[in-house]
Amino acid sequence: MKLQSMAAAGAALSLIGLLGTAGKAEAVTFTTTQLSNNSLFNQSPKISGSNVVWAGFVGNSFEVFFYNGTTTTQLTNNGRLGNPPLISGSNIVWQGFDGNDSEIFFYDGTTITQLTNNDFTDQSLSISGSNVVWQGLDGNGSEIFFYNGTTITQLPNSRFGNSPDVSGSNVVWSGFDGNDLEIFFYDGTTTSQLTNNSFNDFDPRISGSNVVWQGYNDENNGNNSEIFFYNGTTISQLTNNNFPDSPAQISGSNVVWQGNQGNDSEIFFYNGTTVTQLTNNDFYDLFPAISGSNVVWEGSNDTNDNSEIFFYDGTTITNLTNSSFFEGFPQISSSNVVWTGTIGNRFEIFLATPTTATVPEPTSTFGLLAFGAFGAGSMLKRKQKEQLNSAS
Ligand SMILES: [Ca+2]
Ligand SMILES: [Ca+2]
Ligand SMILES: [Ca+2]
Ligand SMILES: [Ca+2]
Repeated sequence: MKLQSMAAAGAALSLIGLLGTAGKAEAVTFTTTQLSNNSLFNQSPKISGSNVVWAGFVGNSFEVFFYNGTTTTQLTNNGRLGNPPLISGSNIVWQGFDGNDSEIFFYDGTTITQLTNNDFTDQSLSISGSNVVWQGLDGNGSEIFFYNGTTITQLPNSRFGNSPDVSGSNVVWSGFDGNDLEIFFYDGTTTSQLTNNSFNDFDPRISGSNVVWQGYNDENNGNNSEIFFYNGTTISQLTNNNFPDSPAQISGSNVVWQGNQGNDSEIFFYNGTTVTQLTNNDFYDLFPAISGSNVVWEGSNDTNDNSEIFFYDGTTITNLTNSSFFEGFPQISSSNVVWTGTIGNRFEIFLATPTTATVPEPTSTFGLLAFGAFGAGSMLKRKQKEQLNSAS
């Protein structure tokens, strides 16, 4: 099946990954649906349950597109997004340019509300339910702001804060303590400082009261970052090697990250107790995302560097794609996966959802749909950037 005809027909692709080794195997069947089908440049999908949001370039501006499991709606018109929209449930948040500076906009599933209206830059968003956090460059450096679904507060001791992340009413960020960057934790009432050392701690991510971040604690190698984990009580160092480890993502006490060892990178998984290396190959494995014990990432596993999407279910790794064009930047919620894929010189959004079925005894570890060769070109190697290139 040519992808072009698939796209035109709006039909679904499917592929089967077989789990188990003997007798009848439990098969995880993924049905892949193309959510966008237009001449737009679509990128950076995020998923929560079966809801998907992404940025699509219309005219001269990136706009918010929302798929609710059934239909796709364009939420903004000349929204001039500065960053990709984020989603939690049916709540969506984004950063838009108002002509002077950037503001925060919030969609509750029904209506859009502009949360900020000031003369400084509001950026670096995170959402959990109806709680939203961001960084405001208010002229005194920067501060962390928190919206609880009703009101906005400036979090205590958040001066020089950046990269906030929220889970429920818990918030983490990286902040400058006068010497270097430390990790700060707000529990809904007070702010505490988790780290106090002489190196930079940054890019924290939170799930419940579990926090993961990167730290440059190698005095002999400025590029050698390690992964640190806080379980609500104590901090442990998950990596101790001589190569960069980044960027970590967290779900419960499960953590995933990318280690740039040697000539390429591999995916590492921490289950709250031990660290497992999920990949061991000679190509780049990039941008892991996690939900429960399910992990997705992109891997450039052929000579064309046209990345594929890989899925780990806690036991087995399956190819979600196997094509001659670029697929990358996957995101996951439960076992639902979204990514960006190229069709010719377009970028479109794809969604894979699982179904289970019993199938006859397998003759290979997995069978894959074969896509027709299509649309090879310079765009294949083009990598998205999370920072959109239009507004502000
Ligand atoms: Ca603003
Ligand atoms: Ca520090
Ligand atoms: Ca390291
Ligand atoms: Ca690799």
